[in-house]
Amino acid sequence: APPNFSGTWNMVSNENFERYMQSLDIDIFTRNLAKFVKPQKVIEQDGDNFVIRTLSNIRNYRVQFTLGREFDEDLKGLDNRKCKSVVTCDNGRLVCVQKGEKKNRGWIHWLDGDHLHLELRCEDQVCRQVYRRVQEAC
Ligand code: VL7
Repeated sequence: APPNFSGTWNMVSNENFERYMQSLDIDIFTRNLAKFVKPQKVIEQDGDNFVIRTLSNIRNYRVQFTLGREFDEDLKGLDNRKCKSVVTCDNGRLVCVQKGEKKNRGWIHWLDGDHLHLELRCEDQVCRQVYRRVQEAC
């Protein structure tokens, strides 16, 4: 069974995002806005079913999937491409493969204490992001 990724997470670091965006052909105007953005991840998980929202002042993105089931991903608002995507769980890590126009595209999430890690990959670029759990009021 996968670990529980549910919660609200704020970005604390973002490494090589510029080159990752370049590999996706994001225009320079958008890149220059996006580089200042510190997105929030809101993850809702029920067993193998996930909704991941990436929220920011300039764009929001939502993806919904079930582990092991390929789905049509429409990356509208990001690079606007379409992919055949599948997410599996491998040793506690969520591993997404995004099959489409871009080679070697995908991402990996894993947990480490109150940190959520994300590696975003496209062609020869890897962007490494870390998020910290937002404590809910009791
Ligand atoms: C999605 C963005 C560059 C456009 C805006 C930048 C801020 C915030 O796919 C992603 O996450 C997965 C795993 O959590 C779930 O979908 C990351 C952000 C990558 C690529 C495109 C720049 C414009 C965007 C929504």
